[in-house]
Amino acid sequence: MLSPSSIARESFFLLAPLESLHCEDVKNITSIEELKKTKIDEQFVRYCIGEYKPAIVTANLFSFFRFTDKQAYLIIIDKRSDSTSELRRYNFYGLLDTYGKGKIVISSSTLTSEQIKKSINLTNVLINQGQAFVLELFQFSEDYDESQDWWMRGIIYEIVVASYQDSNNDGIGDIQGLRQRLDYIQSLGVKTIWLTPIYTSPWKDYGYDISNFCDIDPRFGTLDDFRQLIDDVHSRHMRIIIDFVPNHTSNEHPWFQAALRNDPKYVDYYIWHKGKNNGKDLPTNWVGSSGQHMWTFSSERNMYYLHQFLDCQPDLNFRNEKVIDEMEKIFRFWLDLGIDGFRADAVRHLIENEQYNDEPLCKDAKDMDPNIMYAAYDHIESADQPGSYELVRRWRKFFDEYAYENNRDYIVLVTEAYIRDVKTVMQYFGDNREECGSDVPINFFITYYLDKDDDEKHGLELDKVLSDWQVNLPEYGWSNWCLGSHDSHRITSRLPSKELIDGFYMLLLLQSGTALIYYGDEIGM
Ligand SMILES: [Ca+2]
Ligand SMILES: [Ca+2]
Repeated sequence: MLSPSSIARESFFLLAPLESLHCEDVKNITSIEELKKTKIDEQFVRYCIGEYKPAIVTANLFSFFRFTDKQAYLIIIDKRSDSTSELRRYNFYGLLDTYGKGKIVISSSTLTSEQIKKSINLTNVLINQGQAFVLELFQFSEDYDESQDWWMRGIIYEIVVASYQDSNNDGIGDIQGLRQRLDYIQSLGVKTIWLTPIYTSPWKDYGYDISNFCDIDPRFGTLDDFRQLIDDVHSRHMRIIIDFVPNHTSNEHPWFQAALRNDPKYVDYYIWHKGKNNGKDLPTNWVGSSGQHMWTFSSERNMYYLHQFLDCQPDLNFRNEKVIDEMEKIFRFWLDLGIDGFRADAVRHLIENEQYNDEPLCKDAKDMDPNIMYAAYDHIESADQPGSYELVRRWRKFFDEYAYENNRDYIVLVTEAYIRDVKTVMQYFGDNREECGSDVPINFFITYYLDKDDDEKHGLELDKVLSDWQVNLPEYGWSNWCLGSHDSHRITSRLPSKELIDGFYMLLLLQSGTALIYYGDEIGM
């Protein structure tokens, strides 16, 4: 066994056959001297800021560990000097434990905190065909502009406040409780916390039914509590983003109540239709993901209103500029409080085709009830419309202008869209570098993989999931990865054995891109 302290840095590379080290400009290196002359560090930098598109071998990592019958070595060259790497480090050990084939040869930190101030995700993996990984953990140089790209370098940790930590023994997690847990969250290496909705809400859909976009629900605390939380988070050099639910309001929202009273200012905040056949039939056959028809009759207005989700969640009308203005006011309210970005909910449902055509049944629909089964239809009229992409781009522009006017760091926009087609997800990145949209259109493809039957879960299938994303990623896009969220079952119930969790987390954290982690998954909840 090699002793870490007795090994010079070159030795780390020697443990992997040198001809196996390859980057774009570096092939078949056969000596340490050659290796030293290569631009390997530059490659690392390019890779981690997203310009190195063909991920070197990360996509093969999982299948390597799973299927190799050889002893594998993992060599970690850890250039980081901060303490924010614990979660990642934990997972490297975890994978090796899980498969029982590997051995961590070395993990070393060669630079001091004086030399390097800024931390960085895992950046690169070099692999050979059967003996060793060389893994370099890297920190950006000091001139790297952290004000712009903070969200690329660190885990986004999703917290459901209601079930995180209760501070007043009413059985409901709250903001003051969360404040008490920041030491723990920071110790995981989390850079950004994302809170699911904490807005005032009748709570018919876990807070995704909002009755006041500019206040905190009393069950979680007050705006003052929230200000304290933001200060605490920022004092730890961490960031905070919040859920934003633009597609609809609660039916208890004053806008909808005013619309029901035919208040001319608010009627057009929502989407109304008289119905087909003189109102006897629904306007369209659309069925939403909550298993309801998307239209409900309002006796107050003698018309149907649209709701892509529950009937208590009427859809906002984004063809109305006043609604877009209202959303910008809401953004401004929370940004003025100091938050660092938003996770926009259900963006594929923002805008519907105003021709109101019926949607066709999909080819797998024959065993499904078309009155309740969302999956029975091809949602070509009610989802992923060009106007929805455009709206996301417009928000991106708004955030950039806000940041410029207020001398603020980059404001991140994460978007949620459950789509099985990778090319459609990529549309949310925007059109090009100048017309960007979402920074983090959440990549659910590993989640879909985990939902498969156990006998369909194998390394080659997973390899395809990873490479499909990487191949389709636009050159101006930055990757992101997650294993689950509040919308999926806990990961422990989706794996053939609990022991695989570490392996999957290692896989997640080794990818180029931002990792999103659902609270509690780090302890195998
Ligand atoms: Ca409480
Ligand atoms: Ca909508």
